[in-house]
Amino acid sequence: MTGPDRIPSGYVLIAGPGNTGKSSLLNRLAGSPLSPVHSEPGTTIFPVTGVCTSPEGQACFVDSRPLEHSQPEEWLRACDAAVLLLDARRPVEQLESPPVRDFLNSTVLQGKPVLTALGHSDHLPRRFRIPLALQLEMEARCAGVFTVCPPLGDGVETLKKAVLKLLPVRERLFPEGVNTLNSCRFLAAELVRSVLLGVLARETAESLAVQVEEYTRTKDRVYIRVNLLAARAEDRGIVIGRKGQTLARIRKDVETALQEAWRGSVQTEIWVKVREGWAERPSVLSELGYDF
Ligand SMILES: Nc1nc2c(ncn2[C@@H]2O[C@H](COP(=O)(O)OP(=O)(O)O)[C@@H](O)[C@H]2O)c(=O)[nH]1
Ligand SMILES: [Mg+2]
Repeated sequence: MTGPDRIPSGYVLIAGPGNTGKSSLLNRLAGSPLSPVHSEPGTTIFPVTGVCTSPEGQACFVDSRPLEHSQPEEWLRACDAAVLLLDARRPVEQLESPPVRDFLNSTVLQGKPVLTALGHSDHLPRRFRIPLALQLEMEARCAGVFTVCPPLGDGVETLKKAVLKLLPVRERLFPEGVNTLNSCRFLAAELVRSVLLGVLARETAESLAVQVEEYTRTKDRVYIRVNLLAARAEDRGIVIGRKGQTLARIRKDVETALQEAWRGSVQTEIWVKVREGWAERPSVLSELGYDF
C-alpha cells in the first residue's frame, strides 16, 4: 500500500560494457555531473551513486565498472533492480558477449528485474528504434527495452519512470534533497582522476593515486587540497611538466570541472608527491582510502 511516506524506493545498478554511456546516464538521471564521463572505456572504477526523487518514487542509481572488468554479483545483490545499458550500434554483439550473458544469468538467479537501455541511440535512425527494441526485448528476456541518448536527455525520463515501477513500495530510503550517497571528497577525487586521464598519457594517469587531503566548504566557495601520489620518482617530473605547465593545466581543468559540477567557486591546490610502489603496499592503499 502506498501512503504519504511509502513510495517505490530502492537501489538500481547501472551495468553494461565499457563506454556504453553508464556514467552519462547516471548524471542525466541524477540531474548533475556526479560521475566523470570519458571517451575512453574503463574510467569508472569505484561505484558512484546518484539519487533521484520524484512524485512517482525515488531511486539510488549505482554507476559501476564495465562488465568486462568486474564481477557485479555482489552489487546486484545489494540492489533492487538493474538497468543493462548496451550500445545501440552493436547491441546483439554485446548481448551475446560472455560478461553480459553472465550478468543476465545473475539477475535471473537473484530474481532481480532488469530493463535494457540502448544508449547512443542518436546514431540509430528513428525508424530502426522500435524494431530493434522489440528484437532485443525477446533476446534479453528483460522487463523492457528503451532507447536513450543520455547527453541529450532523450528517453531518460521514460526509462526512469519504468525503473521506478519495478521498485518495492516502502518507506522512503533517502531524505529530500540528497542527490548522492558518495562524499564530496570521493567525488572530487574521481573528477581529478578523470582530468588526469584527459591531460596525461593513460599509463601515467593510472599510476597516480589521488588523495583529497583537505575539503573545506564556506558559504561562497569550496577549497580543496589534492595530493597526486606518483609511484615512481620519474613520473613526478612528467606530471609537473616543463616550467610547471602540465600541472598548471591539470589545476585549471580540475577547477573548471569542479565549478561545473558544484555550480560555485572552487579554489584548488595540487601537490605532486612520490610514494614509491603505492599500488603494491596494502598499508598505503588503506591509508589512501582504497578498501579491497
Ligand atoms: N553520441 C553519443 N555519445 C554518448 C552517448 N552516451 C555517452 N556518450 C559518449 O560516450 C563516451 C562514454 O560515455 P561514458 O558515460 O563515460 O560511458 P561509460 O564508460 O559506460 O561510463 C563519452 O564520450 C560520452 O560523451 C550517446 O547516447 N550518444
Ligand atoms: Mg563510466
